[in-house]
Amino acid sequence: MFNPEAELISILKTAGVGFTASLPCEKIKVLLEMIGSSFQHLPLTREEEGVGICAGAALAGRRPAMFVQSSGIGNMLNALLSLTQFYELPLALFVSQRGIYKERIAAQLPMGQRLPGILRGAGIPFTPVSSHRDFGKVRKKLGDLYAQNRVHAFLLSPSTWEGSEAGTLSEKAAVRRQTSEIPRATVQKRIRPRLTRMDIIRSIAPHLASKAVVCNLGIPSKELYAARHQPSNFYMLGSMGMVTPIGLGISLCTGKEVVVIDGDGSILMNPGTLATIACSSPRNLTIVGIDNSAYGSTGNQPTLTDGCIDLENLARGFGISNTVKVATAKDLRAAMKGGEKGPRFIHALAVPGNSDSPNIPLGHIAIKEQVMRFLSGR
Ligand SMILES: Cc1ncc(C[n+]2csc(CCOP(=O)(O)OP(=O)(O)O)c2C)c(N)n1
Repeated sequence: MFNPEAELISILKTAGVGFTASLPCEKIKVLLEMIGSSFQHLPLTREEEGVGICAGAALAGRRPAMFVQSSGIGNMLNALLSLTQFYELPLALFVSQRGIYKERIAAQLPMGQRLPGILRGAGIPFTPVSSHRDFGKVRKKLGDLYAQNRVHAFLLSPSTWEGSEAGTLSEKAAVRRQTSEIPRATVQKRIRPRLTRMDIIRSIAPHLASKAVVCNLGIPSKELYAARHQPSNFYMLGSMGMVTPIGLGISLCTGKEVVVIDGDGSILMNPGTLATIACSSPRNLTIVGIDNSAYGSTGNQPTLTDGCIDLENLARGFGISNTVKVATAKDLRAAMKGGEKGPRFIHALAVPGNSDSPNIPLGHIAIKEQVMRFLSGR
């Protein structure tokens, strides 16, 4: 029986792939069903968050692979370059390349056809795959990318699956969605913030010991380094919007307690990840959303939380039921101590303002290695 999907899955298993994430394309729907039942697999709300989650999985020692459509690469480029490649983490990208073979949807042409040029320009090596006869190359490149901590894209033409009989084999996978109880949004009284971001970080610092901490890019990371450096702190040096997905990836792949220190601007850049957290429901994840109503690191330009969006309501709206809004150091400490299980969202209200913290004197690889050592328990 001609079953290229099963052939590919067997190659992935042999290569030791240990974590997968996807956002569907119709051309690989059979493959995706089989991936879902063959590996730990996370469905995504935006391809970009998958890059962060897979970075977290890689930090936790897994070999991650993503399955996306060519258009999804457009959502991923910044994170692929400034996170996965920058930190020299491995990631296998299986891209359903549209617009090149019997394409019927004109909107698929621009990204699909330009994809090789975009990847070349981005310095991401790729291997075109148009038939199962190309799978030998996939096997070889997959081994190399995990050994060398590289990103590599496999561009899967729809012709690869032509004539496959796998579809007749697979029954419709019953996707079991974890239904979290969605509470009624409570109308919050406006609380006047008094603490700065640095006050908040200092207040929570004693509660970070022995936890994996993933900290928002820019000044928040410098402030955390200054307030409490520990080897289990993963300082973001770029990739706005990725801090919470990384924390989610770590929490799904380890038993460690994970604290994410995020910011309002970054949360709003990638809010769908709150839905992914609610549905995957990791009990070991706490997100501290420091809300100074501003893009603090770039000059305190106002964000939408300045009178418009309530981040706690946003988190609750996405299905995270364990939330609290705090504005004082005392309430913050109580929230951090709280023995309740996650996922938790602590909405920490702050006034804008940056401390004068120096640069972090650690290179990105050193940061990665410290965190991986902590996560592996060595
Ligand atoms: C895609 C992208 N756009 C813009 C930036 C520039 N940038 C870096 S940090 C930052 C502000 C982040 O704001 P927030 O998450 O609210 O954290 P705060 O600094 O206020 O604590 C911005 C806009 C970026 N790094 N990446």
